[in-house]
Amino acid sequence: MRIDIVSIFPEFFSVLDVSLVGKARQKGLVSTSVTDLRDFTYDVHRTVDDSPYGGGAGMVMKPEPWGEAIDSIIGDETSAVLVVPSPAGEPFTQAIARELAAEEHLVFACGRYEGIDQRVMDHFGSRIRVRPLSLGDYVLNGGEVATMAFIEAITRLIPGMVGNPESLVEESHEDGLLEYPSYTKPQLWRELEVPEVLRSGNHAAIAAWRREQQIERTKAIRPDLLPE
Ligand code: 6GU
Repeated sequence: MRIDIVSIFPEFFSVLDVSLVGKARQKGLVSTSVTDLRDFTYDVHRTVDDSPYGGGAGMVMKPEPWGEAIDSIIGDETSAVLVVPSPAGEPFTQAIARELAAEEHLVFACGRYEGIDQRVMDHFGSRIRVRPLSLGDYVLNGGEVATMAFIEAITRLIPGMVGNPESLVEESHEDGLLEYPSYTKPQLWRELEVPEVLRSGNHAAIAAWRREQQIERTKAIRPDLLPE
């Protein structure tokens, strides 16, 4: 998978080298490249934003630098996916992470929260797939932190990334429920004991207990995830 990121804070993405994504790059499964949006400005102030048509607070990112930056990345490709992090996007989920993990080329357009001129999404929407995605129902200053989260969630699902693929199947959200609680040694810690069933060796009982824990946790913390 090829990952391109366009941002006015390219240095933010230096952590890509040290995270799980760094492993994916070492294994040759993922290549990442960061483009500075301001490289596509031509005025002394390297201006990337302007006041909104129709008035209102804040600034809007100008379309021309975005157009040139993304053109320079995709060329005449038609199979790339342009991910636009936005609090107004579709809520990002494990299912979307799985879909995007199967793509060959992802381009992340990190705008500031007031947004990018809509014509950028409209224009590229006629050439490639465009996916506005939100990290959750709160506002960040820009798309950079959301992009890091998206990349981490997506790249760990690329086949060959995680040592034990079973660890992917058993985690929170993969089966629509929250994960069951986990324990390791010592058996007694600060007067707290590991649940007896987990030490019983009875695999059917353990599986049943874990399922019940998943359902109880999901009911208590995320009832919205449960079917009617
Ligand atoms: Cl993806 N971007 C920004 N700027 N704010 C957000 C977000 C994304 N998701 C939640 N808030």
